[in-house]
Amino acid sequence: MARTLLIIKPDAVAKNVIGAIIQRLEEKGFGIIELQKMHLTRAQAAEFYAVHNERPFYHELVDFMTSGPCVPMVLEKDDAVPFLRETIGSTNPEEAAEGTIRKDFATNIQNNAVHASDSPENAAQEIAFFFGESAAG
Ligand code: 3AN
Repeated sequence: MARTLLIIKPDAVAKNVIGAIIQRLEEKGFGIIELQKMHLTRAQAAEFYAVHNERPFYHELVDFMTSGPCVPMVLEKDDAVPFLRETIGSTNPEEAAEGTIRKDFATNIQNNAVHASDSPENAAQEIAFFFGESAAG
């Protein structure tokens, strides 16, 4: 079994689809190991997205991620990292496949409903960021 991190972003929380997204994840076979609702500070959002700090959308991304509460969670499944990326769909919801979470719940390329770790290394780091080293499994 492998673990990965998913965040239900502020746009999806504001649309009241936390439950609908969790239902999709459970139907796909993910176990929920940890989960919390929190409002990121600017410092936390800036640190979490530090890899993007040269990108033109970085400041807007930090504004968005601090615009309301989000719901980070640790998910567990065989091949959790690639399977979750497939389940959420492309970054741009217009390009996301039918039946993916972003296709059905994202607003646009920035306000795209969920984040999912893109490699096992980043999953371990992102899980530790929110839930401590011991949650990485
Ligand atoms: P993903 O979330 O699919 O791994 P990344 O890592 O390229 O995509 O981007 C991280 C986050 O930055 C995205 N989830 C999205 O919120 C935002 N983002 C990515 N590309 C753009 C863009 N062209 N304009 C605005 N925001 C973007």
